[in-house]
Amino acid sequence: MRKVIVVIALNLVAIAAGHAQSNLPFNVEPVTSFDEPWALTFLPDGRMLVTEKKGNLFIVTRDGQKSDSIDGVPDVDYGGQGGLGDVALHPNYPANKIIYLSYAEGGVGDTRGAAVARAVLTEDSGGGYLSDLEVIWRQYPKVVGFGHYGHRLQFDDEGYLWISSGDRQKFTPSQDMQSNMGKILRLHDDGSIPDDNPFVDYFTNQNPLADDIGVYGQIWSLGHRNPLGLAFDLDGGLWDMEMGPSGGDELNRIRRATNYGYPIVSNGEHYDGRPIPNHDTHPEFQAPAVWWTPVVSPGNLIFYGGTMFRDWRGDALIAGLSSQAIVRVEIDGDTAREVERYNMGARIRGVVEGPDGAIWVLEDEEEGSMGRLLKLTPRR
Ligand SMILES: [Ca+2]
Ligand SMILES: [Ca+2]
Repeated sequence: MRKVIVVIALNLVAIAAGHAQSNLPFNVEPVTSFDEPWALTFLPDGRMLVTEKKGNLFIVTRDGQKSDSIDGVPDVDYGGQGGLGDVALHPNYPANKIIYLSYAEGGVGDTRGAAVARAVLTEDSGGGYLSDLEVIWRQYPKVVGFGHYGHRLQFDDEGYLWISSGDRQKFTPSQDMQSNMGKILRLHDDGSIPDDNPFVDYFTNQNPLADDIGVYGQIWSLGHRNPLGLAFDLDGGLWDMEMGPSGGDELNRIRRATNYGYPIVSNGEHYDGRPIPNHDTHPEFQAPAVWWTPVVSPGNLIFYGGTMFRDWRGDALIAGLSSQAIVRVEIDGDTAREVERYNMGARIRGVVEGPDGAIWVLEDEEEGSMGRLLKLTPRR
């Protein structure tokens, strides 16, 4: 009797899974899989770089052939939300072969923090190696704990490097100009601070007698929690997608020198139930363009610029972890609204647009299984 029930239950699960797939307006093609994949970016020749959180970097063809793990990746502090993170290409990659990696880096004692390194990628028969590695940015200060690194990387059309830096679950750094945590940062490609950043003169203006930590010059915007998505829309506007606390995930249009309010305001509440005042109680902080309760739990954010999914052009796509979905958001100037949600039946770590407009998806690994790389193409 018990066996029969189990068989029936399994069949129902199979039917439910098949049903979810058939309702999707696109084909889902599994390409290969990875051990805790975190980020994917396309090379100019149409292959991909894929990171695994434990510290592996691969070159992957679009038919799923993986190189050996690239040598010379910096040691990562793997654990909790930490490990190897994002990967980005230098704007002049075709000539200089420089790539950027973000990762969790161990510090003194039990402390750790996000770091960004750049290095030259050279391919060889087995895969390749990184050389001339230099760390160009670090979260300050390093703290204990394994969460909220943020550490998405994005270059803009002018060649500036943008970094999303999480609050490391310490709350107050998001409002502290002596920390670069809980901020969106704008740097030159070598990590130096652009002269026209909004807070380059902050310190001398505010407190000329205290120790000069020097990170305020990196800051473009503040009051962020854990910005796991960072992307430019098709008009060049910058947006971030933040994991909220209990409720209150946020999609924000990022503006120069603007304060987004965390941890003073959030449309979510603390995990232990203590309230956090909502955004509308403090209009001096910029409210999100859209917020979600229950949460999406973002993995990343892109704006779709292709033509293969013609109706999606210009829309934001958000990878959903706990929501196990891809969320499509229409934007109109500074306003935005969710228009559709695609149930993927697995935690989604990343969505990336391929060179031909197909959408590539990284699943977040479930316990005891590999996170798949999926290719999405429209149903005909
Ligand atoms: Ca906010
Ligand atoms: Ca609240």
